Amino acid sequence: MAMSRPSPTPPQEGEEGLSHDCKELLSSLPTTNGGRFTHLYQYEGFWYNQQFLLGIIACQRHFQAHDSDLLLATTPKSGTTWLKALAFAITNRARYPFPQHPLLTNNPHKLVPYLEMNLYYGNSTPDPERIRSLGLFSTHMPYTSLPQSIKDSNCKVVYLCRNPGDVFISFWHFSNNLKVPETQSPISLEDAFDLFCAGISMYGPFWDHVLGYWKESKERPEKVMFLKYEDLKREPVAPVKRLAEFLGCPFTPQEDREGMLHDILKLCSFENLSNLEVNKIGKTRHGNNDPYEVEHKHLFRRGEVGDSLNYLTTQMIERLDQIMEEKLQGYDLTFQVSV
Ligand code: PAP
Repeated sequence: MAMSRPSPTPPQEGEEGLSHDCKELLSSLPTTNGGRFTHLYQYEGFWYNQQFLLGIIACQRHFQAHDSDLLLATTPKSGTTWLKALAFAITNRARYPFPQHPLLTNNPHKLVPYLEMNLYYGNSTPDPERIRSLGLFSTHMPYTSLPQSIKDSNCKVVYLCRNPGDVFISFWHFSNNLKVPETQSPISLEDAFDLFCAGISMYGPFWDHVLGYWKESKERPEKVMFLKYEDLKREPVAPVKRLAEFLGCPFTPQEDREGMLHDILKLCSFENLSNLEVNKIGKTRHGNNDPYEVEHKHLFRRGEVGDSLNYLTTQMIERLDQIMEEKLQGYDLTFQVSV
C-alpha cells in the first residue's frame, strides 16, 4: 500500500474550521488509503481518520488527568463495550440498584465516553464540568500518545486486548456495517486483511498498540493493568475480582457472600446486554458532524473466541501468526490466531 508524503494532501472534509497549526500538522503527516476509511493519517506511528486524530491532538493539548481518574484502553474491537460495562458496574455498584441500573437503558459507550472519539472528537472543546463529573474514561489511543498528564498522574489505566484474528474479523464486519456516505463501498476480506497485516488499520499497527501497554504494565503494574479478552471469556471471576481491586473498590466479604460479582457478570454479559432494547435498536454518532452512524446492535455481533477461524483461510492464519510471532519476539506475550 503506497504511502504519500506531505504537501499536496487535498483539504479533507471538516478542515475549514481548523487552526493554522492543525492544518499545518495534518498536511505534514504521511497519509494512506485505509480501505473502508479512505483517508488515514499516520501520527506518532499509528493510523487514524481525521476526526479521531484531531480528537487525539485536542486531548493531548487540553485533557488534565486527576489522580483519581480511571482510563479504559483498548484497540478497536477488543471487547471495549464489555470492559466499559464491567468497570461502570463495579465502580458504581453502591449507587444503583440492579433493577434500575443505567446499563439497562444506556449503551456502555454512553456511560463511559471515549476521550478522543466523543469528548474531544474532531477538535471539540468539552465542558470541563462534564469532564470532571465523569472520572471514568475510555480511549483507543496507544500508550505513547496518551496525554502527558495521564502518564504523570496516578490515574489508573486498564488495557484489554484480544486475539488479532478476532479483532480483525470483528472490525471488518463492523466497518462494513457502518452507515457511511453512499460513495464508500464495503471492503473485501482479502483487501482488509492485507492492510491489517501491513499495520494499516484504525489505531494500528495492532501489535505496536498492544506492546505499548504491555511494556508499561510490566514496568508499572500499579499503573497499568493488562487483560486479555480470551481470559475473561474463559473464566471471568478471578480477572474481574482483580479488576475491582485494581480500580480501588475490591469486593467485600459481605458482597462475596451476597453474590455481587456474579450479579455484575450477569448484568454485563453478552446475552444480557445484546438483548436490551437500547442495544437492539439504539444508534450513536461519535460527535456532531460524524458521517458514520453506529447502530448499537453491531457492537454485539457474536462475542466469541476464535470466530476468525470461520473466515480466515489457513494461509491467512499462518501469515498472521507469523507476523505476531515476529513482532512480539523477546516479549513475554503471545497471541495465536490458530488456537
Ligand atoms: P469498539 O472498539 O467499537 O468499542 P468492542 O466493544 O471493543 O468495539 O468490540 C466489539 C466486540 O466485542 C464484538 O465482537 P465480535 O464482533 O467478535 O462479536 C462484540 O460481540 C464483543 N462484545 C460486546 N459486548 C460483549 C460482552 N458483553 N461480552 C463479550 N463480548 C462482547
